[in-house]
Amino acid sequence: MNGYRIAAIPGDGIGREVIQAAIRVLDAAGERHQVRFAWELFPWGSEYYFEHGRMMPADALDQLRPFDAIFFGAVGDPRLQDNVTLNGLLLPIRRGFDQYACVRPAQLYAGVRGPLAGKRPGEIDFVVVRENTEGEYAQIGGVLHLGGPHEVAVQSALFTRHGTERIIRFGFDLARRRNKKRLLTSVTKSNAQGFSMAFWDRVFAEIACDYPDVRTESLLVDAACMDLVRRPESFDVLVASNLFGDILTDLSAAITGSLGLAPSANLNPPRTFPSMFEPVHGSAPDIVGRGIANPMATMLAGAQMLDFLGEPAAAALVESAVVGVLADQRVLTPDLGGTSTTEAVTDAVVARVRELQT
Ligand code: GGG
Repeated sequence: MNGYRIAAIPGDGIGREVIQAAIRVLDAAGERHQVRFAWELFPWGSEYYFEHGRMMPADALDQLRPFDAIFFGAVGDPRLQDNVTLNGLLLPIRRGFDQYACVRPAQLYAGVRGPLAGKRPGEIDFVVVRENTEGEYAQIGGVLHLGGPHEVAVQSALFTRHGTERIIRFGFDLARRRNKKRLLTSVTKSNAQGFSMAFWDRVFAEIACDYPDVRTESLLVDAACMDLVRRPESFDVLVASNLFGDILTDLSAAITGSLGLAPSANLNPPRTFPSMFEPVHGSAPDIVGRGIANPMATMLAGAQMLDFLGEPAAAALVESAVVGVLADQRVLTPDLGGTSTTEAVTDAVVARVRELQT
């Protein structure tokens, strides 16, 4: 029996609903594969902020450090500015634990009707690798003359050679490991961002020389958005800066049917610190408490967690169970055109986890 200590941070809004659902599925998969999770719940987020004046305690990273992984729900509350909630909870964990590689797969599954005509299940299957610790999210800047007629806001993006090289190498290694199209697409905007992103393009070309077996392509982000709609089947692995990676993965979730199916792994590849797994979606205040949030993105993020922990069979079981429920089309939440609840979907996935041949 392998045991893992997991820090669960449900966070805000539907984060609480989807984490609870996914934990049921992971526990069920663990039972089948002799994996036991010791879950510890951290009630951090916006409610914590209203009580304590901060999104998480000052020693939060010290509390999280001993865990094998972090399982995160969502952050965001309409009563607080999004930059307060995001910069108070999610981003300090990503940066503090050097989770520099954010891995966001996008697949069109059987049973899911995506918005693009004529795309068959399996035809869309790519991964966006998002740089996760610097770039446009570096929080370098300030505001002068606050609220006055001469107010000035400055925000700088940060691109280091160390940070750029390692994320591009991660992209190449992933294209090799997937061994599908062996194609890495780099996404920048170097016509307008002539320093930072021209630098990224240069580093990309340099590193490509070490991977002669991986084909490369460089796209401007506007063209990449267009091509994700026009020819999504041609992509394999994309690598992009923090902001562009975030934007591209809302688009990739949309073309594969729903944000409710998009998982995300924030990886610290050397495993010096715990990695963090979460759905791409946010706290969805419009549906919170209605019991209709799609828990599948969080379940699939749980599968990514199992895989990273070295439990590929349990990971495959969770993914197969989710894929089976989708293909069956009988128990789906409203974002996928169904009428089922979060609980009903979770029951269906748990049942499949228990029944599937492994
Ligand atoms: N489950 C992740 C979450 O709550 N995301 C909200 C969000 O605003 N994320 C911004 C980002 O990942 O850059």
